[in-house]
Amino acid sequence: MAGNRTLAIIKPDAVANGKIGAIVAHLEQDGFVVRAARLARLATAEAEAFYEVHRGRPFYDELVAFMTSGPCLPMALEREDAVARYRQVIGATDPAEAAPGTIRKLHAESKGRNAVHGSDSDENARREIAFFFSEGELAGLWGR
Ligand code: 3AN
Repeated sequence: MAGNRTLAIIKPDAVANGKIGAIVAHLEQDGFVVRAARLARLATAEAEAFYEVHRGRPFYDELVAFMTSGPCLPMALEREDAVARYRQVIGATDPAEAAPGTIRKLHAESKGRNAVHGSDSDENARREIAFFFSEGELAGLWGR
């Protein structure tokens, strides 16, 4: 059975462009519940660890530099079939190829500066949520 949580990040481009409210509203209208969220400025070592699976790919250094360039907003989101449904609502990695009405079509600048991140499997969703949030935070116990 598909899991009910995914890890979203509103990336530095969208935070800097004042898109937090629009993106969260879009997700809530689509039925997602925000379980945990935090504005964070990633250190280089943190961004490198988070994107470890992409190490060695041509865009890796650019991706790490971009993700550390300003604050981002990781969120643990909940709804039925969360990973697949979230990827539908954000659209394709490259906004030029994203379907009309998707978050990336509406708010992303380019394939690199593409407004949001989303987990690509339930297993990665668990790993990525644990990267940013403790069990206590997910249960609504602030900072524990
Ligand atoms: P997605 O975010 O749609 O799962 P991935 O997993 O293929 O896409 O790529 C992870 C991130 O790496 C993307 N969100 C994007 O920011 C960046 N990225 C992927 N491909 C490129 C590329 N060709 N040029 C620049 N950045 C890229």
